[in-house]
Amino acid sequence: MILHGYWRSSASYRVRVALNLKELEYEYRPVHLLKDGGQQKLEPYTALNPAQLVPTLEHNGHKFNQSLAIIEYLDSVFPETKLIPADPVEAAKARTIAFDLACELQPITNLRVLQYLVGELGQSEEGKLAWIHHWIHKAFTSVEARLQDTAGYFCMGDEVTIADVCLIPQVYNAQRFNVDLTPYPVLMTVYDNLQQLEAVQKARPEAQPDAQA
Ligand SMILES: N[C@@H](CCC(=O)N[C@@H](CS)C(=O)NCC(=O)O)C(=O)O
Repeated sequence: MILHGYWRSSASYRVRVALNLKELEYEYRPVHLLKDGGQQKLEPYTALNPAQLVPTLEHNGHKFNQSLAIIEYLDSVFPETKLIPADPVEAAKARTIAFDLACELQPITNLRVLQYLVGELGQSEEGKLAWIHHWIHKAFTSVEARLQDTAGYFCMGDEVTIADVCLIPQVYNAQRFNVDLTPYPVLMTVYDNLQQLEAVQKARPEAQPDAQA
């Protein structure tokens, strides 16, 4: 199994957490999102993902893109340590939190969106940060409210699910951009609990071979 990713990419981070939780061995191949104008936009990477985004997972001669699709695939093929709950109600609730973070928040704070804001639309660095903070608060407010209903030690009771896998990188990003996280006590308690897991620690951006100081 080969994972093409970038240390600070939240979508790559999700897949690393999922692979580690399932105790799957993989080879990590870094794709530098800034070097050479962005290696994700160049061959040979674009042959792996025409959307020019990381991650890509190669397995059994197939290449897979979209981190949520990859996680669903891993859950079907390696059902030990299930990340999608078996109960349909729980599964829908776990996916709802995951989508709040991975479909509503992450895409509009992604590198190319921020580059477009500052480049083509001429926003200042301050404007860019205001954008990031605004959308993080919007998403975290909804997730905090959902967690009042679902959380135990983790997002969905005491089992790690796809919701947690998506939560971890977005909190990491929020901290990186100095977002005030005090309005989200349940979300932060869950995040701190997740950090106790070895699988999560191993997936941290700073623990990756392409991490830069
Ligand atoms: N929905 C995609 C998002 C992938 C994505 O946005 N990847 C980012 C890093 S987290 C990327 O490759 N950005 C490169 C760019 O913006 O040029 C997934 O979940 O895999």
